[in-house]
Amino acid sequence: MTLKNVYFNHDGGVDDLVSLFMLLQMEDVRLTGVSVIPADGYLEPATDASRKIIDRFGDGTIEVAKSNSRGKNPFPAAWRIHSFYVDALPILNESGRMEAPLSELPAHRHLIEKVREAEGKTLLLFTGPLTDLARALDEAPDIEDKIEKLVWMGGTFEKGNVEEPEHDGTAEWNVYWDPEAALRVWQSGIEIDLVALESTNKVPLTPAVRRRWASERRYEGVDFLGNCYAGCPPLVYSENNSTYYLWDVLTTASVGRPDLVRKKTVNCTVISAGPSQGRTVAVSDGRPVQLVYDTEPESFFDYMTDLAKKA
Ligand code: AGV
Ligand code: CA
Repeated sequence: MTLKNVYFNHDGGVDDLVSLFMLLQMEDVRLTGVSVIPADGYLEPATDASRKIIDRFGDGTIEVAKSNSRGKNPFPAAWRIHSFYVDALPILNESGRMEAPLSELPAHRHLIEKVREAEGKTLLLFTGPLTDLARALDEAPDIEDKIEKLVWMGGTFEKGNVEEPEHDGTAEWNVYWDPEAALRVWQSGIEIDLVALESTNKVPLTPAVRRRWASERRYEGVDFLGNCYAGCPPLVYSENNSTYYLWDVLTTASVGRPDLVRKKTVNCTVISAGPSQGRTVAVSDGRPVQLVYDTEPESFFDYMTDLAKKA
C-alpha cells in the first residue's frame, strides 16, 4: 500500500481533536506532522491534548508544533474552553506522561520543514484558520510545488455562523478569524478541496449518534468519541448558534475515504475587510475550488465508528 503524506494543522476544537484521533487510525495515511493554532481553542491545552492523543492512540513519534499566529477576530471564549475539557479526559491522562515530541519551531516553519523533508508531495489538512499556511507560503514559496492539495474546513456560500457586532453574518468562523490569510491562500496556485458549512448539513451531532457511541463504548476508541462530544450541544428540535455538526471530522474523513463526498467546482473569492469580512463568495472570475456539496451520512458515521473501534 502506498502511504499518503498528510500534514495536519488544527485549532483545538472538539472536532479538531477527534480528527487527529481518526487520522492516527487511517492505514494509508503517513501523518508527517501536526500543528496547533489558538483560534477555536487555547494553545496549551490544545497542544497537550494533541500530544496525549498521539501517545494514546498513535505511535507516539509524531511531532507537534505550536503556532504563534494571532487572528483578527477572536473566537467566543465559551467555545474555546472545550480544549481544556478534552485535555483533561482521564483516558488521555492515565499514563501521567506526555511523550510525543514538541517542536521548537512555530507552526508555519514546522509546516515548511515537514513539506520540504517529505518524499514526494504532501496533502495539507486544515480544520481551523489558514494563517499558518499563508505565512508559510510568504516565507517559502517553493513549498507550493510539493503540496498535493489543501483540504480545508472553511467558508460558506449560504448562511454564515458569525454572530458578532459590526458583522453582517455572511461569514464562516475559520475564514472570519483571519480573512487576509484565506485570501492569501486563494491567491496561490494550490488546489483546494473545500468543506463549507453547508457541506456538513447532513452530519449534525444528534442524540441518535450519541446513543450509538454509548452502545459501543466497550471499545475504548468509541468511548473516547462519546466523551469528547459529551460537552457539545446536539441538534434536537431546531438549530441554534451552538449546535454542533461534524464539520472537521467530515473534512478529515474525506481524506481517508474520498468516496464519502461529492464535489463540484465553484469559482470564488474571499472578502477580507469590512462588514462582510471572511465571506466566501462565488464570482465567475474567482479562483476554482472543489466544494463538497453532498455526502452519505450513514457511510460517514460507519467509517468514523469503525476507525474508532480499531484504536
Ligand atoms: O465553523 C466551524 C468550525 C470548525 O472548524 N469551528 C468548529 C469546528 O472545529 C467553529 C465553530 C462554529 N460553531 C461552533 C464552533 C460551536 N457551536 N462551537 C464551537 N466551535
Ligand atoms: Ca476547527
